[in-house]
Parts: sequence; structure tokens; C-alpha cells
Amino acid sequence: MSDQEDDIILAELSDDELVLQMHDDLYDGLKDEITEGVNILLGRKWTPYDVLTKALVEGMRIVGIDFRDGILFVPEVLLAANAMKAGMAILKPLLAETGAPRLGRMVIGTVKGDIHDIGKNLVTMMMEGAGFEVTDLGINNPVENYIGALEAQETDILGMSALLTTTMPYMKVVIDTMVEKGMRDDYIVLVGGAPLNEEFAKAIGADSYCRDAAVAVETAKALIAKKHNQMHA
Ligand code: B1M
Repeated sequence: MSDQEDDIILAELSDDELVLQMHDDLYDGLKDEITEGVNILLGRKWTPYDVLTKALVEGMRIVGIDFRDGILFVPEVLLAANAMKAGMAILKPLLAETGAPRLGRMVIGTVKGDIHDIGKNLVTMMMEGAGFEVTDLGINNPVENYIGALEAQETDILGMSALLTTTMPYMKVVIDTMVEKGMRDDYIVLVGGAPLNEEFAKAIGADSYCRDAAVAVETAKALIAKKHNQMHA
């Protein structure tokens, strides 16, 4: 870090400057600075959602570009991910604090072979904030984990996350297994992750593709309401 960077006092920056600085700090994997930045923005009455999307998610998007282009490597991206998680940990209770009524239960996990969990964690946070109970299976889940969790307790929604083109086909393995076991129609299946799209979701037999965590919440609410209406029709 240069002397000049040492001199930056985050609390003295304007909102716009601070957000740009946080993108840099996330890029550099500076956990303490990200924690401080999140707290400053919250202190300035930013909503937790705006802090999450404008400071953290946007910062990680920039990291992703340089990772793709071979400018950043796995160890650096891991540091960025840890810094992002430190920021998310502050926002998590605030996003869950809505007092929303219980809307349903979801099981979510990242598929086998895939260890990316930031997006899934974000979906979990937003779903909990919207009033869903969420069982998070973590990363690298074989089909047995999903089926076991669905069978263990009454669940409305299965959510799967995949960030790699090599792991996204595994979602079909899970859905096909649900079909074989005659349980597919008992659940709403939502899928998400950067390489997916609506077409893919349709092709593997999911109910919907969710572009981001906010869309996951809206889609879950809409499909739950539809299911309830059908049941009471
Ligand atoms: Co990885 N990685 N990575 N990585 N990594 C990507 C995904 C990649 C696109 C980077 C790149 O090249 N530009 C690329 C995949 C290329 C491809 O397959 N097309 C890639 C690669 C290649 C790899 C490795 C193979 C690298 C290597 O080892 N050589 C390796 C694979 C490891 C494995 O999984 N087996 C690897 C490793 C890692 C780290 C461990 C270093 C780290 C993960 C840390 C962690 O998650 N704890 C990492 C990271 C951080 C990334 C990038 C930079 C950022 C991902 C992220 O957290 N984004 C990523 C680049 C990118 O995506 N542009 C990249 C922020 C997050 C908020 O967004 O996850 O998209 P996202 O989630 C969004 C939506 O997608 C959606 O909502 C979320 C919130 O809005 N969503 C859902 C996600 N899941 C959902 C589930 C739902 C609904 C919505 O269910 C209902």
C-alpha cells in the first residue's frame, strides 16, 4: 500500500468517493476497510440493500472482470471474497430485520463441484429478510444432500446455485432425480448463478431462473402465491 493510500480517511470521503474507494478496497481484499466503509454508509442512513448492491456486489463485479482477464488470481480473489463476506456479515441481521410474516421454507445449496457461495449467501440473506425460512446446505452438494434436506422437513422451494459452466449441468441431475422419485411437482425449483439464463432453466426443468437475489425473492413470492391460489381454487 502506498503512503498516499495510507492517508485516506474513509469517513471524510463523500458517498460517491467512499463507494469507489470501497470497490478498490474490495479489489485489494482489505477486510477492515470494507467493514469500516459499510458502517460509515449505514451511519449515513444508506439502506442495507443499497450498501450491498452499490458498494459490495458492484465491487465484486469489477473483481470478476479482472479475474476473467487474468489480472487477478485465485488467492487475490479469495481475499476479496473474504472482505465481501465481512461486509455481508454486518448487513445480514439488518436485512433479516423486516419482521415480515413467514412466507414459506426454502432449501438452498451450491451444486456438486462448485465452491462459490457468495451469491447463494446473498440469496439466503434476502430470502430470510423477505420472510422465508431458509436451510442453507452450503457448497459442493451432491444430489443426495438436496433430496435428504427436502425429505427431512416440509419445504416449498428448492434453490440451486452454480457459478461454473462445468457445474451448472448438475442442476439437471438433481431435477431428474426428483422426477424419478415422483417428488418434482411438490416443489418450486429456482436456479441461479452468473452463467445461467432463462433458457437453461427451462431446458433442465426448473420453474425459474433468478438473475439476482432480489429477483429470487420476487419470483419465490409470486410462485408461492400462485401455488396457494391453485390449492384453494
Ligand atoms: Co471463481 N469463477 N473460480 N472463484 N469466481 C467465476 C465464477 C468466473 C466467472 C471468473 C471469470 O473467469 N470471470 C469463472 C467461471 C468461468 C465459467 O465457468 N464460465 C471462475 C473460475 C474459472 C473459477 C475457478 C475454476 C478458478 C481456478 O481455480 N482456476 C475456481 C473454481 C472453484 C470451484 O468452484 N470448484 C474458482 C474459485 C473462486 C474463488 C474460490 C477464488 C472465489 C469464490 C469464493 C467464494 O464464493 N467463497 C471465486 C470468485 C469470488 C469468483 C467471482 C470473481 C465472483 C463470484 C461472486 O461471488 N460474485 C466470479 C466472477 C463472476 O461471477 N463475474 C468467478 C458476486 C455474487 C454476488 O454474484 O455469485 O453471480 P453471483 O450471485 C448472484 C446471482 O448470480 C444470483 O444472485 C446472486 C446475488 O445477486 N444467484 C442466485 C446466484 N446463485 C443463486 C441461486 C439462486 C438464485 C439466484 O437460487 C434460487
